[in-house]
Amino acid sequence: MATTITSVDAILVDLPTIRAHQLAMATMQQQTLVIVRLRASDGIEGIGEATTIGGLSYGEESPEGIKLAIDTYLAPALIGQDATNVHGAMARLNKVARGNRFAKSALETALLDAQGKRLGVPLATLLGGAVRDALPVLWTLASGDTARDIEEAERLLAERRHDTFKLKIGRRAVRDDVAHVAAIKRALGDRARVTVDVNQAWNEADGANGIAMLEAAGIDLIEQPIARENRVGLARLAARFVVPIMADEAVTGPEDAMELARLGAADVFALKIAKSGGIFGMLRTAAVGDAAGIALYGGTMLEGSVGTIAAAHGFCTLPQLAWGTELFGPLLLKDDVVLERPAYRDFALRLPDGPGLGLALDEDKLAHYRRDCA
Ligand code: MUC
Ligand code: MG
Repeated sequence: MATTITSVDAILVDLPTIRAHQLAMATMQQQTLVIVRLRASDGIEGIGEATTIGGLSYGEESPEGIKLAIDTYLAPALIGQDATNVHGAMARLNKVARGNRFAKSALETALLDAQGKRLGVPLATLLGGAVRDALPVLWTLASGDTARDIEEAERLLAERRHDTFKLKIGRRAVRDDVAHVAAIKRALGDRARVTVDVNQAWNEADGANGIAMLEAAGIDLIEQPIARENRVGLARLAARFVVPIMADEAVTGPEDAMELARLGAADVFALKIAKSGGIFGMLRTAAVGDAAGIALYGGTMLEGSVGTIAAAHGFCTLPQLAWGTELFGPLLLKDDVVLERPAYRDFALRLPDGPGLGLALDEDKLAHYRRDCA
């Protein structure tokens, strides 16, 4: 008899962050995860995570909306389906719901986690095998205060936890943002790479002006300087400057990747499993980038351990990952809902080696942090 999906739960989990995290569009004082638990008739449970940044300020899906989509539409479509056929289950979800990529990503992760546990292999093995067992991880300096950011970077360099720092800018006037970035780069010198993420905050003229100054200050990479819809503008900026331009919000799936590649709009793609509707969508996006000679980078939606490790299994299978990753989400959280949190050392994140994701939920913490128990 087929092994079928018997239940799917989506749980909102509110976790405190270690400090406020300031981005162009929101300041995070905490993070909300949507944890998915998917059970099958053979008794195996898979877990997944859908997490976004700042409610609805980053993208079209909010944590509450993700839970609603799963509870109302996606879970009912999965119940009774073959739990061992991930592509089959995802095809059904794509038939009953357009978009909703974050929600679908969490469900795909849960299906893959369960199938890995069923077969007794890590998720990366299920995907064909990891080509690396550790991923370089940068850290985002986003306290909002230049001196505090420098202090934080110095400590993390000394601890050998991170040697690349991404600065979130776009809140202040271009000149003030550049002064902040340049001060940090001057303090760290050649001991660290410094990148910036503008999160679409600039118009094209600001972009040209800001990037010229950032390039002169020795910044290594400029992420999503202008609106995601302005692909032609992004192409003009990419052609104008030597410093590489990375597309993040502009590249969700393989179709965006094709168009950006055609336009020459980005030197680097930020891959995220949530943006692409899951690991397989992320891998298809990466394949387009690869074919177009575009460098790849493993992005994050600041997920907790479950979403971060899901992405890590996918990123570990990529032959090319020239810009490393930013999979530091669990380090921004004071606490999490897994028994063993991911290991970070020597500037890298290591994959757990257990079956599936290699993680187990901590039931006490889940009970403590779930929103519906408050
Ligand atoms: C983004 O836009 O890249 C990644 C790191 C961080 O601090 O925020 C995210 C989202
Ligand atoms: Mg970004």
